[in-house]
Amino acid sequence: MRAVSLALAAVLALSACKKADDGATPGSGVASAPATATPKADGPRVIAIEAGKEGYVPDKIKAKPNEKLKLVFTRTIDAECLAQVKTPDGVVHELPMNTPLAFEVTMPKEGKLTFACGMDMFTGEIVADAN
Ligand SMILES: [Cu+2]
Repeated sequence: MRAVSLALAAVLALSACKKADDGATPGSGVASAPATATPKADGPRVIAIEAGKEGYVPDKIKAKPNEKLKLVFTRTIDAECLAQVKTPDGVVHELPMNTPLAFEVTMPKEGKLTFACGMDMFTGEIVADAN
């Protein structure tokens, strides 16, 4: 019974999310704002993550064990759902529209880090992979 009501709650929450999609402005061009990684010898690798109508893009990121990363989140959709981002440390941050927000993280030796929207519906992960 419990699983059923949980699933139902997820569906309801998801549809609330979808409804907000209507506010999207197609072709606003903001989505492709390049946060091109310029690898510096000692700086963290920059990874641009868009929080848009597809959720998080990319939502699967590969990184080296112990690698330092700078996650730059940019929300491009007017959706309450994605207006907050929960970083791998579990802290929930406000994510204003079109305002890049950067977080530095250090990968564990193995395993993964995850991030999510404030309601845990959209998620993404960064996987430590030695290869
Ligand atoms: Cu959400």
